[in-house]
Amino acid sequence: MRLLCRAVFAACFSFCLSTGAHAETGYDLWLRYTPVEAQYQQQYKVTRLDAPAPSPTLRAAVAELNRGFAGMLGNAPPPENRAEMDGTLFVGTPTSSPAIAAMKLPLAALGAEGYLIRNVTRNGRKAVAIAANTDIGVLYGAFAYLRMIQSRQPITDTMSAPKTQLRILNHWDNLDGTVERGYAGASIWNWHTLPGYIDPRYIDYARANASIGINGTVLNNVNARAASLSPEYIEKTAALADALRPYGIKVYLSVRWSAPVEISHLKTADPLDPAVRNWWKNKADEIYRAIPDFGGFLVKANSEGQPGPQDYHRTHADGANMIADVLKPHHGVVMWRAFVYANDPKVDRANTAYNEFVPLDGTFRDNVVLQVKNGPLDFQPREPFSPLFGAMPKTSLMMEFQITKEYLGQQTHLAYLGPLYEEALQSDTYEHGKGSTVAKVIDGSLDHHAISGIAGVANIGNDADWSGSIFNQANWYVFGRMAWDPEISARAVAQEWTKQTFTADPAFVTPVVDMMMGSRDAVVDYMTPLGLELIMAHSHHMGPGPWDVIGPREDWKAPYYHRADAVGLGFDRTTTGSDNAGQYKGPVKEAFEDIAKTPDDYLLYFHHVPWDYKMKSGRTLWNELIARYQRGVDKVSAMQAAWAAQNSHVDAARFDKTAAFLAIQHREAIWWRDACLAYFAQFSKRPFPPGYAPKYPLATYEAMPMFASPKP
Ligand code: GCW
Repeated sequence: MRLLCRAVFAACFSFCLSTGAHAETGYDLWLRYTPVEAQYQQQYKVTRLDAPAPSPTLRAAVAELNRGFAGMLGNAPPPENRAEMDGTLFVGTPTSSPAIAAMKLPLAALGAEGYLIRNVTRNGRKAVAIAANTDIGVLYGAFAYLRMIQSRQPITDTMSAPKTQLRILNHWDNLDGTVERGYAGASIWNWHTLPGYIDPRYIDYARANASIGINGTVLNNVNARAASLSPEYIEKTAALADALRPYGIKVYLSVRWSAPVEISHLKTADPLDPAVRNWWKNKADEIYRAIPDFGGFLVKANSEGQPGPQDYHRTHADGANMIADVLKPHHGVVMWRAFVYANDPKVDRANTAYNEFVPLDGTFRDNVVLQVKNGPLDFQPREPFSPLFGAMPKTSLMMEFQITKEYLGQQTHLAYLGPLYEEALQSDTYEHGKGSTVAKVIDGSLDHHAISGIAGVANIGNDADWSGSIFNQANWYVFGRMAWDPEISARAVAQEWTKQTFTADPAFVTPVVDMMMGSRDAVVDYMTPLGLELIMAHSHHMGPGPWDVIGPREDWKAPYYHRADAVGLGFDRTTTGSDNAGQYKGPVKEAFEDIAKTPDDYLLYFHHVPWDYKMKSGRTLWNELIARYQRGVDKVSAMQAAWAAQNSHVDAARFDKTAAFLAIQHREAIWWRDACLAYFAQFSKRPFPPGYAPKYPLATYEAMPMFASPKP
């Protein structure tokens, strides 16, 4: 409803000077359902909708189909049983729909969430069936069908079932309405007005997620407050669970390890203490009384100052298993995060998670899943895959991606994360020889794990466009699509998204998809080329800060990571250094060990490289570094030009916002290039090729106030 109102509002009150298209806020996301062109009307025509809807989920499917038909085809097809003609759409399960039951479609392989779209003939008439074993499968099928129309593809026979079980958003939303690393306004959860008021936006959120197959949401920040487990908040959470349930979305909560102490004044939170165990048991029972299908808990323990079982000299397994045991009777899961690192100057931060968790392999309960960030450090523009993938065959592992771009330009920079996710998922761990990809680890197929899944740190807020920019919506979209199918290609998803979000016109889709596909590499080049990591500004991580040495911990300072000195640049993670390369297997390990074999993309991640080292390009390291930073800036210029050429295809509001953000990105790419090169030049003491010297002295960049890039 609200999507519709917004669209009408936007249509009525905007002037579309440059394009003639209606200005759009972006609120409709990829579910815009704009009219199909005349030549497609016949192809997609539906004369009758045969869709008995005895459940809320089936009613949601029918409502969505009718919304789509009204928007795209100009009318919702009549449901009544008129004289049979071509063009009926049959929708349902064998239980909900006698017609679907009579078709005896091959549904067995679809499982509990898959769907089938079939061109069928009924009583001599052409028809289409959307069928599944379950109501939620039908809803997913309805969205897939609408996606075909929105993408102007023929309605082709399709069978699809998700390859992972848990496809979950992690909201780093605080109970006070702020969002940690959120760049799209305040939290969409209004805890104040819950449980009494269900904001229609929650339903639109559920629709958007269901349209891409997301089936779970962790409502609150992993840096959790104990209060989220109080009776008051359980009641609020239950109201959200009720609202999201028809769309197949389960709710989960992040929990604070010390909650028993903070809420009930227990003397300890030791996982082996019977009183503590009892507290969690009672808490779980209380939650499941309010939310019978509650998903479970996400836990950040003994990480970045959070309390955890190690405070009591217990292991992560002791902690995870205690929680797992109390959730088990309710079929709940524990997602235990592997994002841990200690401030021990003798131990490389990149090594810590592996060191702590690999020895625990085989000791976790079967309803525990370890949630592992894609890289060993922290959501950088490019990192090698975490060596935990492929090293814990007896433990369920799920992927944690970041959708919100904490380290990739946050709200403004255009960086499509599909290629980043694809690169991580297609990395080969060599756990069981060639082809043991990360995708196969986390979809459970490689080691037959009990639980499979992918989590994404959400980029959703209450901004009109949900994600802070139009192109940030693509990252939410691709996350969902890759969680459903970790083998889907980033380019194919970009095409889908672009067609639905803007237009299916190839004159738009081809260049814009090309722009998206190169955008993440542009960020890598102008921020952290050649395997540099974590040289962002202190704390907020926006803008360059290779000089940053603020703070109490060595592993929170930039020089810890880049190690620039008179000899060269980069972190020696081979056997002569921290031996992080030794945590990998087979040819990957060999490549990372050997400077001659290490791909340029990871060179400075694994090696301390002399400034005059001859690179594959033939340039010295110093000159290559300059070339990469410049290449990043040039790529952003090219993105600006590509977008400028699309003026006639996009409404003014979305066109102008994107163009303005690209201009910000360009200015900030120059800032990154010049600040980093000015900084590294003091170590390299090598000259700049003519025309490449930074405009300002290093001190100017170091003195820049937060978020203020200098005039290029
Ligand atoms: O990337 C870092 C972020 C923290 C975050 C932490 C984590 C929620 O800077 O804001 O805390 O990772 O993933 O736990």
